[in-house]
Amino acid sequence: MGRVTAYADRFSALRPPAEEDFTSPLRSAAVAARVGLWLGICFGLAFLTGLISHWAQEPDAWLPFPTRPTWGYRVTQGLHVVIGVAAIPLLLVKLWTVFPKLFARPPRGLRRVVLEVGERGSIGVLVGAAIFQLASGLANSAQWYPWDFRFRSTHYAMGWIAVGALALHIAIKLPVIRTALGEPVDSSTLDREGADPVASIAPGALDRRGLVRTALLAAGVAVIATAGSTVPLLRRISVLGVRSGDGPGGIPINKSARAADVVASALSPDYRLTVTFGANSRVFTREELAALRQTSRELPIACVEGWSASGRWSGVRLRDLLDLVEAPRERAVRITSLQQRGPYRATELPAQFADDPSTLLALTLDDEPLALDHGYPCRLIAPNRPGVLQTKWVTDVEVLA
Ligand SMILES: Nc1nc2c(c(=O)[nH]1)N[C@H]1C(S)=C(S)[C@@H](COP(=O)(O)O)O[C@H]1N2
Ligand SMILES: [Mo]
Repeated sequence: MGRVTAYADRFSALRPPAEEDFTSPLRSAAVAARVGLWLGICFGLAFLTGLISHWAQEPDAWLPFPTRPTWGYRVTQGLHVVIGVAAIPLLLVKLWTVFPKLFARPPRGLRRVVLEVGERGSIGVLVGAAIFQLASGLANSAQWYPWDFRFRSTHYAMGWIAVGALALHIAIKLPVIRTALGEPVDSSTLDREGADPVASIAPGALDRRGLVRTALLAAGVAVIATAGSTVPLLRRISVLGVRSGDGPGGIPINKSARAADVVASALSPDYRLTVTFGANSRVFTREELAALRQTSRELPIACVEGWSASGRWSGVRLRDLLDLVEAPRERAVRITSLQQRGPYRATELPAQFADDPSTLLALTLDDEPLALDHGYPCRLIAPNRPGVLQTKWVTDVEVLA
């Protein structure tokens, strides 16, 4: 009865809730620290794999991106997306456990107020950046772009902000974190005033251990539900996997020839591939390319959105073509598509990729002529390279100065 009147009082006075109004013992530092530990691990790994992804897309990196292992980007980017999805339930539980703190009364004394404002400010930045990263990443992996900003640079910048705010948050909270993790999860040492330990003993009530396990279980389910986009064995149970794995040759199609508006030019008898190094230039029809020495490689398409699939590609080694125009080694190369518009119509291939014997202009996938949607007449396929840079419908190869 007492509680009902308390709610009624508050309602009539339109008073915001106070920290003590939240009586659940589940909302404790003991739970927040444990869920926070896993969340911190997820954010750390997402940050590192994110840096790798950014590095892979920077053509002028001061440290050249390696071309080996061929499946490296497939693993790091698959992890990046799966970890981000796993972090969503953890973040929700974590925010729920600390929610009452939002209504904590401000402390007394100037020094304490200043400290509190600093701490709350850093938490505000952290929460905002964390929600932004997970929401924008999830939308991007579902190929849904309900925004106007450039995804890659914004997600990258916000990653630094999130990790900086996280480091500050951990530093400030370190004493609490150490106490919480050093004691059993049921210890009430760090509980808020007003938390009601009796509530957790009530039969059937979820206890703290149960809540932490449920959060981790939800993260595990999220992983299995998305990892099928990268791990073939999980494909059939991955209901949330963005790509099903079907498409010609078992490789999904990202942008179709129709969407790229290249159907006519790709099928035209006038199609030519031009390879240029300064004044040297050679022009090839598709038949002429097929008459050159053919090389086969098993290589994955690993999309930044998290899905990936491997196939056996055959075609002309890019280095063989560069030799035909007498291009020296250690030169970057510009690859241009028949596609007229869009950010991925042309890409720059750093020198280590241009010279790599596994970098091909593929004409076939699994011994079938390339499907129109996979880049017919020919497409770039290079080892350890983000899918977004594996240019389809290639018509120009130009050695850069
Ligand atoms: N010309 C061109 N090439 C492109 C794209 C594009 O939009 N235009 N999309 C890229 C992206 S994002 C990916 S993941 C791969 C996918 O190749 P696939 O459709 O053959 O699986 O192609 C890449 N090549
Ligand atoms: Mo992609």
